[in-house]
Amino acid sequence: MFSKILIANRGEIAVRIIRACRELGIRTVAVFSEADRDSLHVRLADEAICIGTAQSAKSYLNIPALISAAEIADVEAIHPGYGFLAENAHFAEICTSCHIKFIGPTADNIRLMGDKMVARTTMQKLGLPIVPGSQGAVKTKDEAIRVAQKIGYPVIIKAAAGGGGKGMRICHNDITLASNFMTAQAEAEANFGKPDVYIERYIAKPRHIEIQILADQYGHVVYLGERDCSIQRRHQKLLEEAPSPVVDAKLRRKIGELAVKACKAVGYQNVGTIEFLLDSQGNFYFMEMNTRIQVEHPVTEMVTGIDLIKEQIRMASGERLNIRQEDIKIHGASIECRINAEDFEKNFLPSPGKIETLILPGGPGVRVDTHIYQGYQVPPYYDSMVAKLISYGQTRQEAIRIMQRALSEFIIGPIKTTIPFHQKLLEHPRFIKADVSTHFVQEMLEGSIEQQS
Ligand code: MV4
Repeated sequence: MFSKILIANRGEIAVRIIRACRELGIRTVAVFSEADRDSLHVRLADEAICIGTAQSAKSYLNIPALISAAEIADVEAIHPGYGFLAENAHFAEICTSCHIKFIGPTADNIRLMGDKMVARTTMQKLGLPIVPGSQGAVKTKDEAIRVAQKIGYPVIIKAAAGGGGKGMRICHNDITLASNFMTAQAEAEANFGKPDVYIERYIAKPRHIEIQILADQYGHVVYLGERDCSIQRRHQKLLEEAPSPVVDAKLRRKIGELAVKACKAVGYQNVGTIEFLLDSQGNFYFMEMNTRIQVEHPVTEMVTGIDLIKEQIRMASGERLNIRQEDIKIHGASIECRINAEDFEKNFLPSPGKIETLILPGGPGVRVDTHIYQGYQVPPYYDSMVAKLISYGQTRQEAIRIMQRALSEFIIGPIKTTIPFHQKLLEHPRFIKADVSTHFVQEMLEGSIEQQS
């Protein structure tokens, strides 16, 4: 096991990783930007090193500064958290060449899954169902139209180097496809440095389901069930839950076993998440694989009892995964609400500033993962998420009631947060019935929800 690691991140995930390290008896080194001097991760770590100015490019994305800090503090490993450099194959490679263990998948794993088009064809070969679409990149407008006519409209153009919903365009006919195609290529080039785009049939109103994977360095791979992440706005997830209310034991096993098989075939290591779309007829399709620990990992921890961060660190240190698939049981239900410093009344406008009043919820079935405290200044430079409120109950209904109760206890002021949004969401009949898709939040906010019996 490692004796000292550096956490190349900030906010709640840095705090979460420090907590896991302390429980494992590992010393921690925090890094921070000038804007994060007073952040909780800096206080909780054994050591802390300032790596640059507020702007992420000058601090949390600054590879030379991070490697220098790791060398000065003499750490054996770096945990990247999520975001920033977590899915940067180049960074993983640099760590390796400096004899610092990158706590995550191999650089090759990251590179393979980073190209969403290559990931799609790879997963298809390994037996995962994919949405009908192009074989590899579509180079010209005419080819795009041929593919679309073959698979049928509507279609979606995606950037190979995109992901997470970035650089996607939906087209309903030859005309809109023809007028969007070149722009999509140009945008892909401008945003991701690569013009490659591919085409899939567009699945209307799907649910977003993702499978959590654990894989050690010796080819032992298990799945920890799924999360349902359909509650999102503009590709930002707002609430996640486990298990999915629409996935039964049979479907869970089917998707889980396929995911494990694919991970074994590509020599995947550490934690990973395989995203699927589930359509209204119950068909599922591989979308992309995320090669990092995800924001919503706690809901999986709550229903499996497995500490994903500790497992990540243990596996990276070379330990064997001592969990067998047959030992993994899904117990109860868990929900996570992302509490963002945003004004829900003003179209989710960021609301940074000093937290004067803070009362955190607690009690049975409540977990709060956060870096905020009374007197903390939420800086304007980074992601607006200030806390994750997680509930756990024996049933989904109980998890909802606990979440409603916890939200009613939660006070943050004077900055605005997404707490009022979550209160509205958790009382919505469609959410309670689990009758939602990835379009639900938009429909709820537009107030254009068809009444159903
Ligand atoms: C799709 C899709 C429908 N059909 N692909 C978005 C995130 C990325 N992982 C994949 N995403 C989607 N891919 C096909 N073939 C729907 C989404 C999608 C979405 C699309 C438009 C607007 C909002 C969305 C929210 C979630 C998923």
